[in-house]
Amino acid sequence: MAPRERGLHELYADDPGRADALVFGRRVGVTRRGFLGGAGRGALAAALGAALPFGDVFPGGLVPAAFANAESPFVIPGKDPGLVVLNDRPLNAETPAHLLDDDVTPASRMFVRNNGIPPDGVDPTTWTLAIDGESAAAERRFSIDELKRGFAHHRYRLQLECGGNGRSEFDPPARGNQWTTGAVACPEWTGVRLRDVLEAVGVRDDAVYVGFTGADRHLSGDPDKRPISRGVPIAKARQDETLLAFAMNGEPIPALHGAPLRLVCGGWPASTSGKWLRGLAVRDRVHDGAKMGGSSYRVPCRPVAAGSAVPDEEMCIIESMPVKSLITAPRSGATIPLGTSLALRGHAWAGEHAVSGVAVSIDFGQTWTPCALDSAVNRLAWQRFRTELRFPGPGYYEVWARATDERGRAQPMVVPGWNPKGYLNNATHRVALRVVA
Ligand SMILES: Nc1nc2c(c(=O)[nH]1)N[C@H]1C(S)=C(S)[C@@H](COP(=O)(O)O)O[C@H]1N2
Ligand SMILES: [Mo]
Repeated sequence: MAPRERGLHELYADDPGRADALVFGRRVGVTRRGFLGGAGRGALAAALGAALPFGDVFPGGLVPAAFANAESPFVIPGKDPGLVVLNDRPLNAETPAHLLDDDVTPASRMFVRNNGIPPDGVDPTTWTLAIDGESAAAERRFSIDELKRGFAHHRYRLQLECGGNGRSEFDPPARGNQWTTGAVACPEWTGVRLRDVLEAVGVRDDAVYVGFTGADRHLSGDPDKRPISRGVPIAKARQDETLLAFAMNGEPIPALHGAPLRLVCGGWPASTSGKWLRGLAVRDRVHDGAKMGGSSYRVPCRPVAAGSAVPDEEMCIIESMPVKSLITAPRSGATIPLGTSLALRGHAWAGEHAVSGVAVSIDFGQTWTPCALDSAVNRLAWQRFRTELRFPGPGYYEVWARATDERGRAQPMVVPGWNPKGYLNNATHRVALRVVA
């Protein structure tokens, strides 16, 4: 039976305490912005900036319409209030482009994508990672301490983008979280190389894939079902940058992002970066865990007409993510005084590859101006681009950004390659600006 999806309001109206426990686990609560969750009428009026003549009949749990459309009515503890919550069960939230301006994405601004219920009461001192599978020479179990003491530590900035980032633009629409542009981040991860750990365990020659198991629970509550169990081919598992990470931005990994241990496979769909990592299987075949088959993280091997039914054997697993860029300053909707020079910046990335150039257009793609582009601090990190723009007269403008990878592949200006689940939309990012005299 499919788990019932419930809306934020419905779930919290019932029993906020239970809802928190269900949705986030007890350790990660969610609070309604200030005035909700028991705040009095005074606080509500202060938040609204106006008196509330009928405040005594304001329904408990209702989000004032003044806030309902402006921003997400929920603040996730530890997160920037600007994150937009797309779903509450499981929790999914994306980051508006202007909040992704940092070179290294802070935890407070990293998108959240949960497929199930995160584990509760995680204790790093008793946590273990089990390694097994048909192609593992032995079955081994490591505590976090053993991993930290037994293997060299490495620190990389690794960019993670959800395979479904941009899904909201597909037509016909694809079901699932309607990500716009905000399911991408580039934090700095510290951990040990998966390769080093695999070597210590011993891997047979017939190894094909490494699959992960996390400690999160399936939405149905069935302990035998996994919400997600994906993985990567053995070659990706053995890359220098593929980490068993215990820290993010120099701190223990936050609960929502996979504490205390996470697999990080930069440049691939972020669904391959298993959170709350407690098992790895070295497989002698393509891993067949949850969300490895059907239309999950798979796209038609060859282009299909929008809306087509695609037979299973014609679907291919997504590997490296495609070239893409995001304008992180200015914020879309900004007003610019005519005659000033506008500093424009953003990030570009291209999965396994380097970005070789970014160009911007202010005339709907008729002319393109190359931007300054930094090289990546390490492989699989995003790259900063910047430029100065001047506008010829007052009016409405759009700035479009288009990145090209080292293989000469550029971002399309329209939504590319329709696929059943709406993955891999790498169309050019656009911001709207108003130039005033
Ligand atoms: N155990 C586990 N790992 C997981 C997931 C999950 O639900 N459970 N979601 C995956 C998906 S689809 C994405 S996009 C990223 C999201 O990482 P974040 O929530 O830290 O941003 O984690 C991946 N790893
Ligand atoms: Mo994802």
